[in-house]
Amino acid sequence: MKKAFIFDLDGVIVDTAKYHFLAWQKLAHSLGISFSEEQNEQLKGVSRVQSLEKILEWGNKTISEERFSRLMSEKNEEYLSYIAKMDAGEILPDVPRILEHLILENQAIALGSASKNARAILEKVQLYDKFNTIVDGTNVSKAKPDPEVFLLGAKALGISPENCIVFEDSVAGIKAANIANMISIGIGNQEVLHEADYVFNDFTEIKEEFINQLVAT
Ligand code: B16
Ligand code: MG
Repeated sequence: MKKAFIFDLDGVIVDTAKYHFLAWQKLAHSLGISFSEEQNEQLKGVSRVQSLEKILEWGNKTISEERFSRLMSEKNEEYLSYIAKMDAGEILPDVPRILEHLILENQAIALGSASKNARAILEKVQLYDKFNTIVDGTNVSKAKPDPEVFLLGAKALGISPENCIVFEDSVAGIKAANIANMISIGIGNQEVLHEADYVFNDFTEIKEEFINQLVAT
């Protein structure tokens, strides 16, 4: 049976959280707000607008709408300066092995990311062509844990949600996959991602046999 395998981007295919961190930290410091790696963790899978809202909340700051949008652009420009230096060497371990196996097995592959920079990042790491469809922050109106991003991917591929499998590193993303009635696979810490159907530390732990079982059931 043909299934759809939907991949989140940041934290699943590449570790761009470190670049988001540097860019958000610079912005927070410019506002006199401290910003830690732990706080950055809480922004994983969260949209750009909501991330800035959270940082302002943590710093107890209110700013005008105009300054808000200016800061969002500045943060993104800073983030893009890191993205510009990315190449295929930044793909997380064994992601290409799993993608190649799925292609060999004639399975559908989608991207389901909150990032508005997802297409540019996939181009930089030379994985763009592996995806049958891409749904990203430019296509959705509701952020994870709303299932919109994954449901749009399933729809574009013509595959029903119960035949979709989602790889996600964020709690919000796992919730979104579960709400969508898809199989959720957490990539990261078991305790953090305990709501997922399966959890692996990374793709090196995922065997072809496991993928084949998902395809067969
Ligand atoms: P951008 P994902 C998410 O991507 C990131 O995890 C999150 O930290 C970021 O704020 C969000 O994309 C928006 O990204 O500023 O590039 O539009 O994990 O859903 O692939
Ligand atoms: Mg992610």
